[in-house]
Amino acid sequence: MFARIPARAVARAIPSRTLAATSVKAFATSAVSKDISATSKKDRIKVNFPGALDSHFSQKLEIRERMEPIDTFRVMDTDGKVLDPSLEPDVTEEFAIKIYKDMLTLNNVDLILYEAQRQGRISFYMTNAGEEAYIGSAAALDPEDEIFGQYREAGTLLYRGFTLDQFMNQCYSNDLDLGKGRQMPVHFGCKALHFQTISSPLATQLPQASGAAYAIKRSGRKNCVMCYFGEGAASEGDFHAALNIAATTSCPVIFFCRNNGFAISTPANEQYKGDGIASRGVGYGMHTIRVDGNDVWAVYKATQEARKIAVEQHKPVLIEAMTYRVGHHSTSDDSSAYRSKKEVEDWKRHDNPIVRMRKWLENKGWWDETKESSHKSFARSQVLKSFAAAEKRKKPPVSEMFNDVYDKLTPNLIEQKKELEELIKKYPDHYDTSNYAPEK
Ligand SMILES: Cc1ncc(C[n+]2csc(CCOP(=O)(O)OP(=O)(O)O)c2C)c(N)n1
Ligand SMILES: [Mg+2]
Repeated sequence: MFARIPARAVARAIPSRTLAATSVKAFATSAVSKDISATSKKDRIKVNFPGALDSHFSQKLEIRERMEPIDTFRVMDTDGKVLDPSLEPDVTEEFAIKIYKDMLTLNNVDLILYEAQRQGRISFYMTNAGEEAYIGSAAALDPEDEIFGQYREAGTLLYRGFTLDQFMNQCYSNDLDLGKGRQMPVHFGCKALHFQTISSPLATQLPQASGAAYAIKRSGRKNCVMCYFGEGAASEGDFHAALNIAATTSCPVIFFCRNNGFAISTPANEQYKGDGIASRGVGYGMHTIRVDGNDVWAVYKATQEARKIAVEQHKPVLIEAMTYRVGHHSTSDDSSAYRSKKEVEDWKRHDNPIVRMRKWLENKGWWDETKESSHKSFARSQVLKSFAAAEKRKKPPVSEMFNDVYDKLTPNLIEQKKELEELIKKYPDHYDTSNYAPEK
């Protein structure tokens, strides 16, 4: 039975004397209807309040704390064996090897830049170790889908063709850095590759992603937005605003949560009480997938399906990729203060996304020890070459500090710039500009 106006439904269901001076809510908990609560949903009264369209009246006071936990989709086991033959990835050798090589290269970039920070050669770094399988998500996108990242997704840029020189120039803030030296290391951005510049304040990118997706929808482009974030960022208000606006305005955006178990030192079980982040997607009325984030092919397949929903139906999708942050949070962190080394080693050994992918490739006969060591040494030499070249370059010209705040320099900026030039001239010992590129 269906009641557009609740009072009418009430009138049909119970004797009129019970209606006197009662609200619909009072009816729902009244003593009349033991028999109604005992009946199945299809015989019960469907109620259509403006705020909840598919509820049924019930005389059983239900206080719900949990829903059934959402399953985690996987394709391969930890030995790289595909568990259901119908899920065997339908991909070429070249495509699979490109993904794997990018995972290995990313690992090399991480190792070298992490050490460089430890030696004081760059100011900061964040590694991707343990989470490399997210490259599978980049592989499922169209190159013109817009990416909004958090900071631990450099592999998506690598997949799109960001060069090792570009990575190193950014981390060194030199004169070739696309961001003109104005950002901390790892805050990459690349217009040509449709990768929006990273922002340090957590969750900034989420409402921006919803807005960009709305713009894409209006433009008629057959693209979507991919928005990466960590489970820690999902505690920010902006996460909720972003999901709700995307759901209510039907935006083609994929929210990709890397749930790596930690927000710096705070473990996931102290961050939230619900069923991960995925349960929140359902809460916002959004298509939601939970996936094994250490399984490249599961991540690839989940993103392919999410992209179809986003682009063809103009609907947002939330993907929660379950993984583990193997490295420290950043070079400013020492994770041995809040988790055991053994726990980290166990993850590395037993559920390593790179090893799983390598085993899958080996099972196909597409990879072996010779290829592994040859790519590893090639990647290492290329990374070191770019690293050395970037380190030698000067910082961007001093005047770049004033550019791009506005389209043209405003009178106060012109004044400040002049003042700085005079100071540099007057006190050359205090303002050594020899490490800055000459003004153009
Ligand atoms: C608004 C805001 N609050 C706090 C921070 C400090 N902070 C930087 S990263 C981080 C943890 C984020 O964890 P998560 O989103 O899970 O990403 P992960 O580092 O695990 O990849 C925090 C608290 C920040 N950058 N911005
Ligand atoms: Mg995290």
